[in-house]
Order: sequence, then structure tokens, then C-alpha cells
Amino acid sequence: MVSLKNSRYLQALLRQPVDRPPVWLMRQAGRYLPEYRALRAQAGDFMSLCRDPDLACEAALQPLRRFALDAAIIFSDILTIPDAMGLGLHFTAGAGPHFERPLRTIEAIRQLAIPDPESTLGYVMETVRRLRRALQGSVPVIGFAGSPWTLAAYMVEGRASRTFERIQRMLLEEPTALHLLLDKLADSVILYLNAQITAGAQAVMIFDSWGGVLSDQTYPSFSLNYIHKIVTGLVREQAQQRIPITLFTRGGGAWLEAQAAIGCEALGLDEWTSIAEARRRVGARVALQGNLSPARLYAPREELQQAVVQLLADYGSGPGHIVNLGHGIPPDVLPDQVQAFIEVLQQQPAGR
Ligand code: 1CP
Repeated sequence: MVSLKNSRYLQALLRQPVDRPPVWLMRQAGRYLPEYRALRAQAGDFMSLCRDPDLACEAALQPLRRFALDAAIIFSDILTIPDAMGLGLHFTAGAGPHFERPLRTIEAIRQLAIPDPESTLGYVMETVRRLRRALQGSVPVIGFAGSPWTLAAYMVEGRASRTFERIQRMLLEEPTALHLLLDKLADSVILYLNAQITAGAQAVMIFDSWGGVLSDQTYPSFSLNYIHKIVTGLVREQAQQRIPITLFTRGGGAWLEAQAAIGCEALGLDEWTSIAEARRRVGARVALQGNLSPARLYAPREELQQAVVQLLADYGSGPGHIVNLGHGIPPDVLPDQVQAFIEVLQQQPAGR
């Protein structure tokens, strides 16, 4: 049995009582930290940083040195899988990710091989192992992957998009090709997350960042269905500990009941979903993570802290709340603002 000095995060995921709600922040490692920008400059570019387990481990530790966070997330990206599938991933400053060989035909989809995680993605597992060693049981390590739909969106578009024209057309015109791609991605994510769990990830999170661009008719079959397949295929216990799964569908507040029924322990909420309402709808079945608007981090200190107090009040008493933002920390937020956010949790009276 692995004993953690701070197991608030894992306990809250299992809806067990905790002294105060745990907190971690999406994109807690990243560009808003000057020491991260220095590390990326040292690595040369973002993917070189991800591929160097020493530097990636350091990037994951940086926010923990500054703030009283209750979990570490491995430093990597959701796009490592399409990269390992041979699409040729590049990150250009300011423009985000871009693939040299986007997927445009059913033949290309048929030819895609499912990556063997220990060989093509071995650097990620090495980062997990080093991070576990460096943390020495202080806080748990979160592993992660993108959802099949979100990965497919980048692979078909070839870059970041806000309109997703190509994949939306593929969904209508070539649904069989898209289902083949989604199924291969689900199998890839199962192998990848299970390898992260074997390497030492103590919880995993599935980022369905673009699930919200689907409709009420298409979300179940094109996104949730494949996330369900992943949840069913994951190793759920390691070293006598439950491995909790968090599902975050950004823009998915309309489908919380369906998300809560696939067997994950927690749902991540975006800032458009009321946490009080989410708790009424699904709080008896899953823990809830979120959901302060990232834009609140620009507010004056007092106002920001009041917003965190309000978030805690909106969730209400009782276990099962993991405090977080509704999406990642914007790159231009001042680290002091993040500190102000986290201080509120430390001031909470014990025994909620
Ligand atoms: O310039 C840089 O240094 C790169 C910025 C950056 C960072 C710090 C990218 C490029 N990815 C990451 C790390 C990252 N990405 C982490 C670990 C860090 C942490 O959380 O502490 C995680 C969990 C991700 C996950 C990720 N990547 C998601 C899902 C979460 C979300 O934000 O919705 C997505 C959609 C990506 C794709 C991606 N990678 C990077 C960017 C800028 C993007 C988004 C592109 C877009 O706008 O569509």
C-alpha cells in the first residue's frame, strides 16, 4: 500500500471525507511561470521539453515549489499520441500545434498503427517514474490523455481550430472512416494510460476539450462512447490503490448524467456549468472538479479570493469537491494571482 503524505486529492475523488478540499490547477505548469519559460528556452522548443524526462519532470515540479498544490500532473501533451502515430507534430510560437501530415482519407486512417507506449512514448513513462521518485509520496501524480474525439479533431484539421469544419464534414460524409479513427484512438489511449498507471500514475484524467462542439445527437456516439470504451479498458487498481478517472468534457454541461454513468469517479466542470446544479444532478455518483472561470485570475486579489470562497459555498459541505479552474491558467496571469487563489484553501477550517 502506497502511503502518501497528502492524499486529499485521491480521497476527494473517491468522495471520502477530507480536512479541506484539495486544489490543483489545469495547466499549473506552463507559460505563466517565468521559470517554465526559462526551461523551455533551455530545451529549445515545447516538444523537446516533453521528450526530455529530466526537464519534463522539472516542469511538473515547478508549480509545486511555489504553491501548496495537492496533486502534480505529468508534464506532457495530449498530442503525443498522434505524434507517435507519425503525423509530424510541431508547435509554432503563438500559433499552437500543427501536423505536417493531417489525416484526410480513409486509406490514411486504415494505415494508422496503434503506438506501443513503452517504445514510441517511453519518454512519457520515464517522466512519470521520475516524477514519482522526485515527489517521494508528498502528493499524487496525475496521468492524462486526450479523448478520441478531441485527438481526432486535431489530426483531421491539422491544427488548432475554433470551427472544426473538416471533422464536422467527415462526421456527416464519412462516418465510417471517423468511427474507425476514433476506435483506433480509443485503443491507443487505453494502452497509453495503462502504461502511465504501471509507471506510477495514481489517478488519470481524460481531456475531452472539444467534446462541446458536438451536438446532443452526436456527442454520445462520437465522443462519450469511446471514452466509455477507455474507462472500461483501464487498470483500476495498482499497489492496492484505486486509480480514479476524471472526465472533463469542455462545453459538456448538458450531458453530465450520461458522463456520470460510464464508470469514472469524477467529472471536470467548465466555468459555464453551475457547480451547485451539477452537484444536485450527479453529485451522489461522482466527485466534481472545478470550476472557477480562468478569467477570474485577472481580478483584484480580494475579489478573486471572494470568488473562491463563493465557489466553495456553491459546492456546499461534504466531500467530493476538487477545486480547480474551468479550463487552463491563461499564459499571461501573474503567479501572485495563483498564490492568492490557493491561499483561500489553506485558510479553510478543517473538517468539511
Ligand atoms: O509554448 C509552450 O510552452 C507550449 C504551451 C503548452 C503547454 C505548457 C502546450 C501546447 N501544452 C502544454 C502542456 C500541457 N498540455 C499539459 C501539462 C501541463 C499542466 O497541465 O500542468 C496538459 C495537461 C496539456 C493538455 C492539452 N494540450 C489539452 C487539454 C487541456 C486543455 O487545455 O483543453 C489540449 C487541448 C492540448 C493541445 C495544446 N497543446 C498546447 C497548446 C497551446 C494546445 C491548445 C491548442 C488549441 O488552442 O487548440
